[in-house]
Amino acid sequence: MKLIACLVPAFCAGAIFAVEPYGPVPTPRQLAWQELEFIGFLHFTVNTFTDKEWGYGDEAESVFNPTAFDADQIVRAAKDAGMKQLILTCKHHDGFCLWPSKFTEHSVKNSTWKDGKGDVVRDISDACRRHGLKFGIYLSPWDRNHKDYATPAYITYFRNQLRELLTSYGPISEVWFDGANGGDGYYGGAREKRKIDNKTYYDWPNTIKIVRDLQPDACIFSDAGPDVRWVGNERGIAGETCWATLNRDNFSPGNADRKSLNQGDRPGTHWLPAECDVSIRPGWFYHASQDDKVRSPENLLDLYFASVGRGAVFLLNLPPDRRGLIHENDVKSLQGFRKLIDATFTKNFAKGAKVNEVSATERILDLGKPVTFNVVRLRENLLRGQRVEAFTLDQWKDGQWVEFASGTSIGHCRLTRGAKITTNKVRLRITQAPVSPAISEFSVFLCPVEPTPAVKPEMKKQP
Ligand code: FUL
Repeated sequence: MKLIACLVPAFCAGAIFAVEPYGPVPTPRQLAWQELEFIGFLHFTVNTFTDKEWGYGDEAESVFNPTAFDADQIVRAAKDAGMKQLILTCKHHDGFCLWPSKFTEHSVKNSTWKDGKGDVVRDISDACRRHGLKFGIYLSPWDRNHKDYATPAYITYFRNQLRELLTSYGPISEVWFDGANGGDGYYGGAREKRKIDNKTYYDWPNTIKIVRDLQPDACIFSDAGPDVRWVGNERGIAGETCWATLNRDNFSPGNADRKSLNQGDRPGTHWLPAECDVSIRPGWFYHASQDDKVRSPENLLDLYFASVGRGAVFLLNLPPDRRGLIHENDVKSLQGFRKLIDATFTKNFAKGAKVNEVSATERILDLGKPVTFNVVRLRENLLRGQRVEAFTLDQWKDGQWVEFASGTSIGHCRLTRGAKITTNKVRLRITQAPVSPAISEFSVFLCPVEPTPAVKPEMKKQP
């Protein structure tokens, strides 16, 4: 065990110490995003009607025709599951716009849906506000429809669309820039393969500036942030060790090391926490053939532990179906998941317990009586930076301390999940930290289900 250099005894009772932050710390917009913990994605476009994952860009606008679109049903399904924000694919790689953009004809305005008078972005953003959810936008940088893609003229088009979305739909809390740039597409009829240099083509610093100017509170997601990073896989799983910091200087969207994204870097140059995106079904878009392949409530709970429980945010995709609704099977699974979350986290057995801060690196929870639990939740005060590098948990058993769990990064949240333990005392030891820890939570819970044995294999980029 590496001994802690306790520079500042942050826990010393009665004394007030100015605790210097360690390393990078989150900005207010990053903190607000982190606290959302569980958010949703909506993948909806022409693909929903053509049964594809990546539209080529030559789809007739008329194919987009949901028969019973209901933004309230969609947002309610998300809200009832516990989601605090929804991100809509306003434009996916196929280039079809879910809003009547004035910069293209390839949008809902030329679809059969509502005689071309519909606006999915308006309906979903309004419904989010009505139901108290934040709203985010996904605008694919890659556009397989646009004739100018891969030339400078397309960047003007892309930025015009970005401005349109950022100025017409109220507060936007997250802007999602996908790193995918596949190559071939319709491109206004050229039907060819086009390549771009993903480091320079989008001139990211100036594109980011547009978001900062128009929506200063919005968090920007990409492989390289600048506010939120991709977790490096589409399975919803953060690294067992997952630092909120990253050496991101050489990264750009579509150009980043997946292992670093998954685990972060310690020490890291930037505060850049991970977002774990994964779909409730094998595909990102709705396919009737996957109606019986919806993730179970137990599997969603495992993903929650593997994302939120490792300091990341859980971004779960719900694909609206051809009616424009979240399918019954998905709703059922979400409801089951919410029940499991509530059953686990409503009762915190540490509430009201006596806390004995033995030292800056050791605290004991005296539960007063034997309590049975299998989950421990730890949090750090992020305004002090990510300070803890390793910790151990012990239970009081037969007159001595017995270790039952240990781990590395804590950050916003660390959940340990193991076998049931019955004890009246639990001890937390910080076994490695370059500076004194700033633990803000030490709680214990009882989860009613065991982890499921297998996590589904990673999805292919394009089935
Ligand atoms: C990927 C895309 O290619 C998928 O279609 C999906 O949108 C996923 C969230 O990101 O890069």
